Amino acid sequence: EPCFMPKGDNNSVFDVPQDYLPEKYKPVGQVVVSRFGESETGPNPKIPVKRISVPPLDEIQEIRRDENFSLFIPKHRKIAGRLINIFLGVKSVDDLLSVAVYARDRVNPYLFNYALSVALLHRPDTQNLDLPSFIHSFPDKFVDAKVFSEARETATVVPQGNRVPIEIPKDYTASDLEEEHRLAYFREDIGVNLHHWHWHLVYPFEAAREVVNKDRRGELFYYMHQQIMARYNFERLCNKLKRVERFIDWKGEIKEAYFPKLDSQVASRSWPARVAHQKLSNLRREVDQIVVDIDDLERWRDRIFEAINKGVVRDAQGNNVQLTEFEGINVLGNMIESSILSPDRGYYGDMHNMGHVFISYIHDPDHRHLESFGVMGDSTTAMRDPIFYRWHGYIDDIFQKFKSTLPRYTEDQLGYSGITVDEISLESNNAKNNLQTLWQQSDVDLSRGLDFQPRGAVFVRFTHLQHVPFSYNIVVNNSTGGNKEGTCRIFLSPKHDERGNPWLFRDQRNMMVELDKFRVNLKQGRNIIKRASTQSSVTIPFERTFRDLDTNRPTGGDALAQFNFCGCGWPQHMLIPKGTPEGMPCQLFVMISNYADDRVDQDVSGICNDAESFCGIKDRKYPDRRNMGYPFDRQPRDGVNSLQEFLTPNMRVQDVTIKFNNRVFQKAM
Ligand code: CUO
Repeated sequence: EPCFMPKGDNNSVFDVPQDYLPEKYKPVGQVVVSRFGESETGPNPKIPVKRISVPPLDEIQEIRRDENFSLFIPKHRKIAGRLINIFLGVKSVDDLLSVAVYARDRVNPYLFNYALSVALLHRPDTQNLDLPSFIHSFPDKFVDAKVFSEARETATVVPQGNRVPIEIPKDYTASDLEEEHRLAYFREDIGVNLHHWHWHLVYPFEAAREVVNKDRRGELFYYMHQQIMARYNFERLCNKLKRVERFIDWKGEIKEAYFPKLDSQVASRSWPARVAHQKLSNLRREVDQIVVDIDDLERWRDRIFEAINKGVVRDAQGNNVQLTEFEGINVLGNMIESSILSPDRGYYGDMHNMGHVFISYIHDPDHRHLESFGVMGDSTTAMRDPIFYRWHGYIDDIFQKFKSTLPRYTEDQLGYSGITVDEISLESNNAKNNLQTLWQQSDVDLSRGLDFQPRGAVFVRFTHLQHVPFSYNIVVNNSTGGNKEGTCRIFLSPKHDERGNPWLFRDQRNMMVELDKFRVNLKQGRNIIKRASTQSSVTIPFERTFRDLDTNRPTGGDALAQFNFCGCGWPQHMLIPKGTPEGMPCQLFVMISNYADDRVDQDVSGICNDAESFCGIKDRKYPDRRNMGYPFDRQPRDGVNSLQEFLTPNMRVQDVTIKFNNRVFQKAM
């Protein structure tokens, strides 16, 4: 369907030049344009669109408008790269608008949205533009397909003002017969999936070099996904499941199934399901230009392991590049993902990305059924499927193998002489060291993503995990005789493994979930540090995850600036794992490291940086000089077997519990 209107709050429409109309609409052009140019209150204001000579889009139209689109498919990546370059290449914002309007009715909608988002994020003249949240553009990638027919009915029949939110049931993809379903609240969380989409939007692995080459992007690929694994494993223990089993036997059966129950409104098809006990096959999908064998994947794996064992990789010219203590992980991240920054993509291949592709085509490896990819083939939907965590568990394990080869941190490198952490505690609702979680219902307006008349808000109501806000109280003594600066690093981990035994340090370090990281000033003597859970350096607030959640909310100003980047961040409502009704025993870890060894000198004022631990800071260096995950990114020094033995005086551990209240609370609006 044509989309001649900008979906803004003001109902304005683009004044599309006649010869911009796609061929099929040219004979009826005026009728179509005037139909979309009217609202119940009369004609809408028109936004002029400059007529320019638009570059040919033939190649870009090789992805049809009604196809699904995936960045994991090499052909799709290349075409996306071209469209991004067209959007980046035009001279002014007016020209960009003109090309975008022209392209909007010709190219695949997902591709269009992705390429335009990347361009808006990287053009110097579009830094303050507002872009609607991805869930508003493509709600079909996030919610139960059943919602849409109901939404259509509501929008057509029920007058605004009388509409009640359409409820998405909490459990709609499986029953309790399937034990993996216990984790559905995490895998299918809208905010979690929006974060993952945004992360990959901010850190594309293939585009112009200046777009891809961000500070420590390979290391951040490793760390952000390592933290997803730590969080998922934590949630599994809360649900009486053991940690994820890596997907290591690529020729064996995958026992877990997944039925996404999503419909693509663009492709007018259901997302394919993955039934139980399927096996990967060699891929022969000429239509996607994918011809690749499992043996290829194995060859890449062997070369990567060889590089890790030797501590050396070779680049495309055949030179040796050392995997150094600090930068090696960044090289490996780009190599394993892979991105165009890989030292030699021909030799080390495209392992992680192709793993996604193999799994996403498991149901139709040679395209004989004309089926598209499953949810693993799209970063917007991949985290819904249990196999995502088995695949990333495997990938993370490779990174951990490399980390095991690095020198251990010495007590000197971990300590901060003269600084001791004397006391730490959590406080919420008068409860000390007891976190509380619950179900919460929230509403989100999907009408912008639904192309039918009449318009007006159509809310869906979904149920998600939430925790009662809390604060940290940290007492630090400074006996150095001067004022000092430190970085406060806060992590949380389950206290016991799946058998109920205390952890070995080498396992527990991989379970450490980062909760916060911030700079502190330490005067001489006793310092009391208070910090709210909502200030976390890994999360963004609920309102940012969902942006213009409430369409009546006033928009504009700084809050809306740099939207795309700022949409990256773990959702605040998922900061704390679910816990258990009895109260899950956990350990809170706090460390004050020496800021002199952490600092990165740069100006970050006015820049969206509240999820910097996972997303970095836009156009700046990663704001912490230490390796990501410090101090838990390596094996411990000799003689250390437990967390307690690992501690230096500038660290402290406190037992806390997470108590889950299995009731549904309505969000106070
Ligand atoms: Cu984020 Cu595999 O990298 O999905």
